[in-house]
Amino acid sequence: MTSLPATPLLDTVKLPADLKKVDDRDLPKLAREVRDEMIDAVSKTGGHLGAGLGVVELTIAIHKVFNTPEDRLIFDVGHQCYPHKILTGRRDRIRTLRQEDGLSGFTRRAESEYDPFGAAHSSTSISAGLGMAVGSELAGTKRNVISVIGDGSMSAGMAFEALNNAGALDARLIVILNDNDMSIAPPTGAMSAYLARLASGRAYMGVREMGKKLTGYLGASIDRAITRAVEHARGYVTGGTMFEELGFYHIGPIDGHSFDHLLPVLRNVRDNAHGPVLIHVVTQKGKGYPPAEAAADKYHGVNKFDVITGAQAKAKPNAPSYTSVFGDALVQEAGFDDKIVGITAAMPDGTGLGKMLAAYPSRTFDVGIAEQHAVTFAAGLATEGFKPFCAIYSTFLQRGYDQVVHDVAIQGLPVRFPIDRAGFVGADGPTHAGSFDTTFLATLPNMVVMAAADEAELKHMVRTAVAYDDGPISFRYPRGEGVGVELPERGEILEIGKGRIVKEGSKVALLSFGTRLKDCLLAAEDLEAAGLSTTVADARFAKPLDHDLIRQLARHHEVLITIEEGAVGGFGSHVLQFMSSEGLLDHGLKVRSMVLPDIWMEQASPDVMYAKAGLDRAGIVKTVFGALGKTVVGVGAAG
Ligand SMILES: Cc1ncc(C[n+]2csc(CCOP(=O)(O)OP(=O)(O)O)c2C)c(N)n1
Repeated sequence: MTSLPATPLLDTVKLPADLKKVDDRDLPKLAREVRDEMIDAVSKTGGHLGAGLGVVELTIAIHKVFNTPEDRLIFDVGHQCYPHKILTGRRDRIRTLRQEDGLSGFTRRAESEYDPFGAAHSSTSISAGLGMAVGSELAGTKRNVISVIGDGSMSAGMAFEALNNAGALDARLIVILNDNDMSIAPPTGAMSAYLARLASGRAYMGVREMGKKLTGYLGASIDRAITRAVEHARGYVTGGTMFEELGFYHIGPIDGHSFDHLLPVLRNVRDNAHGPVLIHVVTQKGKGYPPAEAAADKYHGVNKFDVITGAQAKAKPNAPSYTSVFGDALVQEAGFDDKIVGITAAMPDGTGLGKMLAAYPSRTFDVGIAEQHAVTFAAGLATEGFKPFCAIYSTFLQRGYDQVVHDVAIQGLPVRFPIDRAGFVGADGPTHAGSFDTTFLATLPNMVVMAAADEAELKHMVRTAVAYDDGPISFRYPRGEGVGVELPERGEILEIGKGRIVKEGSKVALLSFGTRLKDCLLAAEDLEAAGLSTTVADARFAKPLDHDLIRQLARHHEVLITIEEGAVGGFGSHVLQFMSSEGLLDHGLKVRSMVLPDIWMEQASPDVMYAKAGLDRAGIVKTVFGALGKTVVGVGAAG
């Protein structure tokens, strides 16, 4: 049994106010204790480890120097906020991170007054911070607003829109660029190369010149501590950097693990800055935990792990994950068709495109955290006769929606959208749930919208998307492993707009869109046991709908249930719309549409979430019984 880390100093710091009493010289010790506490907690819960380890000193320094929560501290993405949670009254619950009823893995307004802005999607912190800074000025309150943003998140257009606006407004906003030279994967793009150049010292200026500059700008004399810090940091970059051109006073790079560097700079900025300031802080992802420092992904996201060895617990998979089936299928198809290209927005491994990157590096593009650009970049490739697979998680595709509408769908360009993490994702909670893609895509003219019921279907859909060149096409599939069906050697080309009957019955029809199919089949067993002959169909397409299939189900059954892992407005709504326009609802058919509940469902395991949503075997049986005016009593496993 491993014992908890000894944390005598941390035990005295429950809130940032307690931190004010800790001597500057003891802060490195506190940092070690926060690190140990965080490592121990995440070893039990799993979660984001590397990013938080990299900002321990920065988080302590900010809370030491600034007056949170009156001063507003915003973490971009929020996945690096575990040290912040430990220091802001949530340490006693830190081992509930990402668990059902536990702390969120991100910042969350409802959770603490120290989280003034919720996050999880990246690159929002400068906009939100600017709004707070301007709001505070308008209200006549004098407070500091600090946005901490990573170099990966800085690659998104939204961050630049905010910088541009902040420079023009000349608002009193402090942006801390946390540069660890990593996104989830190594960062890509000219921006990361630019930051690396700044950090490598090419543009450093001398200490004396720096002193003059800071004095001139901040209107205060540079004290001895800051002069020392400047020396230690090898200098500051100022003058002519991109951030300065945008209207920011640019300080750095400084060593983000040294309190000697962080404290004097933050104090000076707090006391003297008047316009927007950007502090470029260099940190190391995974800092202080050797297994993380050595890992290629710096332990960005981990399962539970052994603290001593760093070895992560791996559940034995029963079937390959949807992500890997997609990645393999795409590589296979790319071998047959050299027009296939792959695009990811900073998620090569998460989306399975890493396999394509390894096999066909010149035809695979990691564009950085830039979903909007990814979609329109794919549209451009499609105009040149390529077959772009723009692989973006359901939740992040939301950010590229106008590009899907305006740049892809209106022009009828054949961009393929593989949509991973469709449906509930578990521990990441509502910010990452893939709830809306069917709703927002199936409403677009021209769009073909598919959902895979299992991993073999996914393979068919990859092949179908390769073959379909008449316009945009999407296919959704969930996080996690497949259902264990045998995979075909190669996918088949599906007929567009045709579903399939999986099991024939006569009284109840279950029409599934996506991976709820397996629960439909289980529910059918229970219904049959209760004497209700049940048909199960896999719609495959939400658009175009299989009208013949729907007519057949409607005319020959007493009950028709649609079921999907998506919000209202998706597959079921399209089926109902079609049925009402055809008069199929006019003859006593009992129809129910099962969708995700109209709430932000909190984190839990996906199975628990589906049970809560009523979208599992028991929920389906209950819905059928409800439609028939019966109550469920003693029905097999569903009872
Ligand atoms: C809009 C959006 N796209 C993708 C992601 C997935 N994602 C989470 S963290 C991350 C990397 C962030 O890199 P950086 O800002 O440098 O922070 P670090 O983890 O290195 O501290 C990515 C791509 C996201 N959260 N939001």
